[in-house]
Amino acid sequence: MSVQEILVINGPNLNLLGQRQPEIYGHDTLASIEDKCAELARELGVSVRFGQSNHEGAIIDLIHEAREKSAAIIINAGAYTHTSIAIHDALKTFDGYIIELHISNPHAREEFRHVSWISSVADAVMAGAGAYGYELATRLAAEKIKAD
Ligand code: CA2
Repeated sequence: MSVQEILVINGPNLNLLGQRQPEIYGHDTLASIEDKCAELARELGVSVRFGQSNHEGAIIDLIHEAREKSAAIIINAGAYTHTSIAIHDALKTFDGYIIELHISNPHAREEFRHVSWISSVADAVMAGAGAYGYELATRLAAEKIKAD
C-alpha cells in the first residue's frame, strides 16, 4: 500500500514567513517549517506535501487535487480564512481529514479575524502555537489517517 499523503496549504503572504512581523509570526521560514514536517512525517510513516499561493483560485485548485491524492489537508488560508466562501465550498468537497491552522491566535487579534469560513468545514482547528502548530497538526493528521 502506498504512503498516505497530508497536503499542507498556505495562503496569501505566508511565503514571507520569517522575513517580516516576527513578533506575530516568528522567525521560521516556510521552507524550514516544511523541512521539519517532512522529517516528522517520515518518522510517522506518512508523507507531507506543501503548497503555497497568494491566489484564491490556485488554493482551490490545490484542494481539488487533494481530492484525488491526499488523505488529509492542513490549511492556513491566511486572510482568505476570513473572507472566502469559495475555499469553504472547495473544502466541503474533500472527503478526508481537515485541520484549519493559524500561527497566531486570530481570536486575540482584530475583530475582523474572529470570523472563519474554514472552521465549520474543518475537523480540527489549531491556532496560536506559532510555527510549531504545523508539527502538531502533522502529528494529529497522521494519527487520524492511519487510524482510518
Ligand atoms: O495566524 C495566522 O496564521 C493567520 O492565518 C495569518 C494571516 C492572517 O491574515 C490571519 O488572520 C491569521 C496573515 C498571513 C500573513 O503572513 C505574513 C508572514 C510574514 C510577514 C507578513 C505576513
